Amino acid sequence: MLCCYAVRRAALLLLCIGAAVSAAADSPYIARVWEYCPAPGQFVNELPEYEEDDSPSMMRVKADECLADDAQVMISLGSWGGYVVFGFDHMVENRSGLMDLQVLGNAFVANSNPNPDKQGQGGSSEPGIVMVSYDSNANGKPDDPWYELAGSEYDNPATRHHYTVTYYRTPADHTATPDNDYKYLTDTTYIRWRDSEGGTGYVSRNSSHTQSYWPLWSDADSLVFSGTRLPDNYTDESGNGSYYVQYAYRYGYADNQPNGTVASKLNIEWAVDSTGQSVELPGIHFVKVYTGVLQYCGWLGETSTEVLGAADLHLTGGDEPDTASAKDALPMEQGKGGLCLLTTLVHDNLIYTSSVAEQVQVLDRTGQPLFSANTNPGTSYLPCSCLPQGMYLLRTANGETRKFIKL
Ligand SMILES: [Ca+2]
Ligand SMILES: [Ca+2]
Ligand SMILES: [Ca+2]
Repeated sequence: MLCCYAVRRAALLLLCIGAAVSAAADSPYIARVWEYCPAPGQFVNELPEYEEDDSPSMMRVKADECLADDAQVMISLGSWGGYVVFGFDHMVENRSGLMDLQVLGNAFVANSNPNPDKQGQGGSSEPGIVMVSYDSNANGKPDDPWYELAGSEYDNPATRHHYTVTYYRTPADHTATPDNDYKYLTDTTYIRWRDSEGGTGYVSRNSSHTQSYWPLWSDADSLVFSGTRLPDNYTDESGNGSYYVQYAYRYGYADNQPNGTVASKLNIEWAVDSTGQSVELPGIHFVKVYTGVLQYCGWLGETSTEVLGAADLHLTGGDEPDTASAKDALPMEQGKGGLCLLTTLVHDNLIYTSSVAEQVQVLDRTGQPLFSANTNPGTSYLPCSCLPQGMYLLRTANGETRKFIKL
């Protein structure tokens, strides 16, 4: 009897170990889509397909079938702000110095781009902002604080933070406004939007996509989205509307750099709170991706982020060192003279503060002086758009030196 009991106990123990082993076999891929809320767009109701009477929860299930378990079926997030929320079945660890996460998109570099070096890699880049969340109340649900991963354009002065757009359902008695010059634009006043800065515009309709662009499972008369709006990233390289190039931002976004490149991967160490303060997370359980630009590229239509899946790079073995944001690793130095760069990444103007009136010099990376300027106490703007890309130094008369990168 005793012996039998011992055997049964051992069997139970084995069962328990078996259960523990299978529970520990974390999936590297999306376990569940929690929310699918695209903004209006030309692929909405198609990717995934809306069928009559589909409810929001049925559309969530469809998005789940597209993305979970590495199914890699593309979904579209529509115009700016449209989003998807998904989660993993475990915590994606934040390992120091390493890329942790990847969101798969369909960005590509166009070999036919006539100006490949003008602004870096160009092709089809439709950058989506990535937010992450740690399941701090341990209930397995995404009801915890969200943190934005601060990508390369986070400090770009043209990036708008705390931005909101409201899209309005097309009235039943709406009359289409076709574009007489560009016949493919069948309605240039199709879906009106208004932003938090008083700006307005339309999501236009085009002849390639004739279905409704409004998410048909929503019965709301308006849809409101909030977040960060990235600067426009497209250029009409043809000058006549026939060839648009969407230039990739350096790092930190979904559907921006081609899958598989280090710059397409994400580092949880980039997480910031809503005030821009860096947040140290042990890892994350949930991810939100939303379309980060609000722009219209002629026959290409509005720019919309696409998502095909996501992976925990520590489980797939893709967790290479974060060399993508390494150029940002220059410290925000603050010295005795109070010379402080507001950002070490410069697009047009180097913005810095100084506590004294002094002369500053810009030098190339070898220390060769390029030009100088007089600085007053407070914030100064030094035009740098004439400088080629690269690293430079800003030096004061008393030798204080700061490094910056011209993008
Ligand atoms: Ca990391
Ligand atoms: Ca895309
Ligand atoms: Ca939670």
